[in-house]
Amino acid sequence: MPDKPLAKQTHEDVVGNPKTDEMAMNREDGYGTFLTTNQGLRVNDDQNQLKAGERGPSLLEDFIYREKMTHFDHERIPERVVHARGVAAHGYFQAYDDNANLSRAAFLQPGAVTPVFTRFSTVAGSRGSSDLARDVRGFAVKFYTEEGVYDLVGNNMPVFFIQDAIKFPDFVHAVKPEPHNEIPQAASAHDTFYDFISINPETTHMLLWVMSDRSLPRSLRMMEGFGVHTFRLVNAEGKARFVKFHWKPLLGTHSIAWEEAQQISGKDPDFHRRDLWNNIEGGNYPEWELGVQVVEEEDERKFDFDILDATKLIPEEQVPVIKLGKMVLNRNVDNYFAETEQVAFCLSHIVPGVDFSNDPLLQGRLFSYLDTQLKRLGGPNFHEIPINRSLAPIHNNQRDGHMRQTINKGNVAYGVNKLNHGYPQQAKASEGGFTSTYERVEGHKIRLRSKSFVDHYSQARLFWNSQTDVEKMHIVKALRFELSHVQHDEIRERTVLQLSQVAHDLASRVAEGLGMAVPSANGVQLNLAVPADGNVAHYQSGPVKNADASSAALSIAADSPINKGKGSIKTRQIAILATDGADVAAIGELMKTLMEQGAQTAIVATHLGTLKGKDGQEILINWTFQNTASVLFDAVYVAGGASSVQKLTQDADAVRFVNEAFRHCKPIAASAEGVELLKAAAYPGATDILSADGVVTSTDNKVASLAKDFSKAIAHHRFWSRELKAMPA
Ligand code: HDD
Repeated sequence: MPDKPLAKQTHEDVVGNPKTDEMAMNREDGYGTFLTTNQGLRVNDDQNQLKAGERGPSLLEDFIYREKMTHFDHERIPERVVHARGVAAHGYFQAYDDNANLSRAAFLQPGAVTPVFTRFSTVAGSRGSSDLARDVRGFAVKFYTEEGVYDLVGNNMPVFFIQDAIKFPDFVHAVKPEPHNEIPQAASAHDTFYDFISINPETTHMLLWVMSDRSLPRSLRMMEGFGVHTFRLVNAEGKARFVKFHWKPLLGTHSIAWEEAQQISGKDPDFHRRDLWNNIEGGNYPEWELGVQVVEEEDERKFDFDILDATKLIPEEQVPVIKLGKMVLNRNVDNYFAETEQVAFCLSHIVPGVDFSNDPLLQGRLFSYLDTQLKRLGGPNFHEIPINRSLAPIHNNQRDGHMRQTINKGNVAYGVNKLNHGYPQQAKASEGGFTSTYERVEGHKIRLRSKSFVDHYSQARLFWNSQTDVEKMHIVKALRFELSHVQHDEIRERTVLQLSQVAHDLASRVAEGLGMAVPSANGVQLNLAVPADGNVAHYQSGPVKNADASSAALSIAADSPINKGKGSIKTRQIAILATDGADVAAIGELMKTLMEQGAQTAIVATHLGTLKGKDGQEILINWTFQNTASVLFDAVYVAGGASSVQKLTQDADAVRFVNEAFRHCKPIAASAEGVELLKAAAYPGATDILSADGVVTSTDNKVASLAKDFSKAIAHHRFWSRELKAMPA
């Protein structure tokens, strides 16, 4: 038997992970073993059925065939009703030193290190849909704390579409593919979604977030996360404070162009999944800081919105984010189904030191997650599946059910008992027992939305005001795209009318693109008033308050506060366009410089194999123009070497590669000779490509100074300003 290949030493091997160790008993890799049935019987032949004679028929006796086929027939479980498409990784969370006064939670105590499993997802698409849908991204973190499992189940946007969980099935039915023909897949650009949007003004704020660059992350490693709801942190003295959770990526928050997203969906629908996997395999462990905005309980009502309303955010300028610790994802899963598919997040998985608020969306979610896991994973014992298993020991009187693993001993399965000396016994708060925040609650039994939830447009306006010109343009273009896929005129009209409540320029620019009448500057009040019987789904929203307010923290422009100090080229993918006759020495020098700064380079040529340079040097080619595309890279360099450049200028795919990179506002660099390819790729009527923002050229084919300027441009990410200057995108 050949030696088993050595497993590579990982970061996790070095830092350790008790959850990984705990799951060891469930792992197996079959290396060096005999094939067996599920009963351990060695199998002599599982490639031919047992038959009566060589030409059949098959025999019922063939238990080997039946077991193999039955297991296969039962392989699938229901996909998640939302967030079906996802990817996850293991890692750890380490608490910073100075926030113990905020929470008694063990995982937040100074220096505490807690294993985590984090799953990212899109919302609307099925399990096999593209990673690049214009959609919200789920950001769910499972902390295996010493006090039990804590799940922080958030998104990459800080607000939500609806205020009350009872509307969630309606909302999801509206955004999912339409039920008669199951079209469109993983897309909100259709009638039922906008029908819902246009008659539910509470969705307006979130709609702008989803139409913004936030819904097109460059990488899952480069997006923020938010707990969305107001939660509570409770300290050892029992003092509770309201908090909003934030995850801040250390690589900054970056997005891609919509056209690019659509192309990637064809070229590599696993783009985000692959990016996360490859970077973890390559040792580029993504990191986020966990932070909270803290609101003292006595300040609950000091805002001009209700902090229990999940369609509102607290501007960071008003309440700054305090950092609590850092999450590092440093190990990929061993098995997608066993881990990523079977992981079960529930908002009700909580630990002492964290508590809920009365947000009606949060309250409703507390029911839905447990309920959905029962269906999806087939019964009440899903907590025994390795990925869901708590590191804290489990003792209670719950028994039996499908696939029970635990073998509970003894005759006592009830509390309170005497026979087992009262065990397992309830824990006092001082012994780690969870107690809900002591809160006086009183009211009539009533189905009514609080009047404090009624302002639906002010924060949509705040978000709009906070975007740069380019970001605003992207929102307008996104809405034009989406609404042009809506068939019913009245739905388009109602949606544009909603937008006119937010900002006239937004509504009129969208309307213009749709060839519709531009709504009046005053905004017409929508007739969505409350029925006289008071049995309301929503009230009429008032007009925008603080029409000039903005929050710099809501922009993700390169120079926005969110990205300040995070401009690095680490993990960026750089395409080097070259073919036979190229200046291999210069390529090598540039690659070295970029790779030293953490970027990844790949040579894209007209053929695979080895590139023969102009001075006899050779270099291995990574891709050809046929099997990759510019949309899969962050930046492009056109290497020198007259005959290489000449061949590329005559290759339509090479020309297109540069053209698209330019159109998608990417940094482009060219040697003195490579400039010819840039000229060939220029848009008729567009800005002069050679003097455009983010285009770096050399006059003398020397690499050092070019590499410096190119690195700076890559760290800037995208030069969206090109779009404002006559780019025909
Ligand atoms: Fe939800 C999954 C995030 C509102 C009901 N949700 C799910 C996931 C994330 C979120 C990240 C995927 C978890 C995973 O990776 O397995 N959901 C949110 C956020 C919301 C939100 C941030 C608003 C603040 N969700 C929401 C409401 C309800 C649900 C109002 C129902 C009342 N969500 C579910 C669910 C899912 C789910 C049906 C589907 C699969 C699952 O739970 O495990 O229960």
